[in-house]
Amino acid sequence: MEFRVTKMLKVISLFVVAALFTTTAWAQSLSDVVKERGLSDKDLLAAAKTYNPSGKKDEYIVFSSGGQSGQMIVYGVPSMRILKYIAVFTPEPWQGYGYGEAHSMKVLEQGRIRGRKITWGDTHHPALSETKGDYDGQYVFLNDKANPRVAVIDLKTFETVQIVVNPIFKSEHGSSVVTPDTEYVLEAAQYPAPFSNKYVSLDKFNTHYRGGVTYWKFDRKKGRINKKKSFTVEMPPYMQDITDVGKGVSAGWSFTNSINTERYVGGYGKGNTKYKDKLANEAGMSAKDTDYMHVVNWKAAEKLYKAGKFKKVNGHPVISMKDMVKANALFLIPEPKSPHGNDVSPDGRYIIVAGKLDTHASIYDFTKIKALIDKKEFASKDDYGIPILDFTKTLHKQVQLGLGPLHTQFDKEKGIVYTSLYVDSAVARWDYLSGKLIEKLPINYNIGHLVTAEGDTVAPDGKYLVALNKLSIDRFNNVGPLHPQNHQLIDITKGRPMHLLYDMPLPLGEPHYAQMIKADKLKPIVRYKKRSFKHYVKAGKEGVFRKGKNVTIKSTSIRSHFSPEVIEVKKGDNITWHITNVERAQDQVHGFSVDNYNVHASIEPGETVTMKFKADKRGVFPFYCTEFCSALHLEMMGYFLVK
Ligand code: CUK
Ligand code: CUA
Repeated sequence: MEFRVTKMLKVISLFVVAALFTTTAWAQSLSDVVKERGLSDKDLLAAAKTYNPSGKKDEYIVFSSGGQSGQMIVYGVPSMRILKYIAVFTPEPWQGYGYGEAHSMKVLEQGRIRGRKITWGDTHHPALSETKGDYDGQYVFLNDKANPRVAVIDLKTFETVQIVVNPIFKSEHGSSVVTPDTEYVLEAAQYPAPFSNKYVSLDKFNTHYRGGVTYWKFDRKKGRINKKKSFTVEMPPYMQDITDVGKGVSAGWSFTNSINTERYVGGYGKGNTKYKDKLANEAGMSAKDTDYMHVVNWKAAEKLYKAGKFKKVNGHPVISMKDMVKANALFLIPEPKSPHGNDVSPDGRYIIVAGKLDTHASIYDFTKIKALIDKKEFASKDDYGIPILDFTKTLHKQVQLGLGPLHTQFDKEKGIVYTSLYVDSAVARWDYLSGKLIEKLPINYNIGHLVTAEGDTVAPDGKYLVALNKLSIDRFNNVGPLHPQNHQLIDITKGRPMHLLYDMPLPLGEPHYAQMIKADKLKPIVRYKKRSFKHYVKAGKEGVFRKGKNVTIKSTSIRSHFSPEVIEVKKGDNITWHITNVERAQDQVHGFSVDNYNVHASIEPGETVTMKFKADKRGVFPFYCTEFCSALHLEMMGYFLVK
């Protein structure tokens, strides 16, 4: 809650607290506050640009990955007020996500990998669903780098509705990214591994370890990924990385960076002396001057898949590199030194790649790439027979930006982009068409991704930029060695220099990427339709129903009681407890918990939750509503008795 305190303090300080220290308390003027707090004109301007008077809403909504928390963070711009943490890969009690047997439990269960329940995720890249290359506000996808999975979040409810497990990857990174009409959600592997789940010696790295990109088919009508219509394109054991999808002139194509095309495999400090003379990973993996961008014609891959040109691995269709090359659908282009960012321009013509160990951004021209492919003019082939295009012949320009350039986001203004400079701790504003660097703004500290308003769409808005910084060091009150992250809001309005507006601490994992959507595109519901749940309990039809050892409890909740209020069962009974919140009023949520049984639910207006547990302990267990829902909220309770 650090963020709220910070924000509140700022506001209170501006308008109230300072007053307490002056004798003219309520006759206080703005200049008194300015003096009291030592604010500059710039500070005042930034405050005025970000302060939302009570009830005023934000113009944009940011969906940020929650890093290791396995959740998604939702906040408003320009106020930087946090609105929600969406539970995705991690149980979250307030939302009742992953407790009892609510529908959310089933979603978390889908995330089991090889039988193992995994209760966290390393979330990196959210992707909003798109229609014709523009955010449509319907869904957002989120990946888990550590345990290769992709989640679907329905923006009608801001709840996770599906998790799909990648059947063949052992890690991933270039995800989530969507095609312009959200036909597919892409997931690129990261650390090469055998597709099978078997042990394979590292000696067979080049022949048996593989990378790839999975194209998850999204069924928009159902709002779910259809695993049965999804496929993977096999790739060499390079470390595939950030991925983006073509649009406009490059529609039907996708682009995936890679690192460690050296195929260097550790050994530093390894007991196995075989690797003793080799370099450590960091040196070995960046020995070459270039790595490769993988260029995939996914439309052609889809055709191969539909024609049955695949092999099933772990029950999942994999299109071989060989078949892709034969179909003229897979290519490589050299990229300078440990590339990372990979961003397609709004018109789809240019791909901007930045190398962590290079000071330049390289701008590739898709029309040049396509011309070379059409002419079959290739510079060489890699060890796996994939054609390599000539680097300089595909290039539009290279522009020197600074140290450690990573990711790029687009402005409304034609040609204007923003690139994060990790080592420099700065944001570069530049023109990728003319190749001119315009200005650099220092940030605090070490920026990873950045996000501009609607910055990944065919029509970016400009206006605001958020720098997703990796370190916060001295920006906030010290809370111990693990510091919060720092998201810095920057004004990028045309015609004036970029300037910093706001620092927001984020104490929930390390967000990697975020997307910013116009708030009015989102149309979430405030209540569920009556009877929209299978186990809906009608008021007046509550009760306890026994069938042998199986006891079904049908309850309703409304301010300020549960019906029934006293439930008596026998030790060993299997309990299925359905509760319908029959409220229709907005924000009238009831919580539900039973002492000792590790059960918790959030029952939102119109919602029915189901909990299953075994009454395996004798005793008296009060149950109660955990949301302060009315004046008699504490009285909203009952007894669950086990004989
Ligand atoms: S990222 Cu995942 S390592 Cu630059 Cu997209 Cu942070
Ligand atoms: Cu319902 Cu408290």
